[in-house]
Amino acid sequence: MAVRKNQATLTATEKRNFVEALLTLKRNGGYDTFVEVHNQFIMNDADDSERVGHRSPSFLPWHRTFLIRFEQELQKINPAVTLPYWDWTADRTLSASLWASDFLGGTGRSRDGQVMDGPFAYSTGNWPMNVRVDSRPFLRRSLGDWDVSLPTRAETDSVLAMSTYDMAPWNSASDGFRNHLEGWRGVNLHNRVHVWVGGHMATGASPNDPVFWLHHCFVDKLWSDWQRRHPSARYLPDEPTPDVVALNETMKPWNDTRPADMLDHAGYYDYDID
Ligand code: CU1
Ligand code: CU1
Repeated sequence: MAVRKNQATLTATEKRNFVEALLTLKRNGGYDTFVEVHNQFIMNDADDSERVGHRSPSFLPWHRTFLIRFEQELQKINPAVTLPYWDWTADRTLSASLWASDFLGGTGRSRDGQVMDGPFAYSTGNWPMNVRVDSRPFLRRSLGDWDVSLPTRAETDSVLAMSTYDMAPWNSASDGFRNHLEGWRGVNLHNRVHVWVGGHMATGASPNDPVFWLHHCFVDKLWSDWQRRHPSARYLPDEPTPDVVALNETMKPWNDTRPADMLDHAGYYDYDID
């Protein structure tokens, strides 16, 4: 069984394998199709009309299958690769090994946010922005520049304590675990991390920054942790409901995957620590 590990525990070889697989997928065009799909969905997901990837109950199963499909592309390149996760409650500074030049590289320069070191720096020629939010061709970050901090363990635990998955109006105004984890309400976990990283991560084209996968892998792990903590809690809505994906309906753009298919990840991967 494939095991997804905390990025802080990866060996030098594991980091190199992951980075090499990303660069290969970028080179053959596969990477950018994922950026494109994500951007399309984030632009169309709306509180008062159809919403699938964001602002809705299927935020968690949609991103789970998105990550699995991406991970499978990496594994075609190197079967040993799994997605690592970034525990942002623990690795909170710019000096974390995550941002070192042997892994994701660091923050962008102050002038224009351009990432200058590591495998995804524009100067390497290996990481052009093809799905763009503006004319700039380089990856951008501004780690911690905005007036937000990364979520703490206590804040994260307060969200994990919520026992109801989601509730009406099933959007960014909802109470419940999904919306507090997604971050439109309350302490704000997931959205805040996108803003903290800044640059592309604060846009719909966020998967342009490889840290997207490590961030969403941790969000996915938190969902898994929550399920174990609340064994009787269920995905909701379980009956067809306007504009959102119910338990047994398929999720666009895939016509073969329902939230019900994504509730248990054990057939795909495990996490290193429960
Ligand atoms: Cu997303
Ligand atoms: Cu996200």
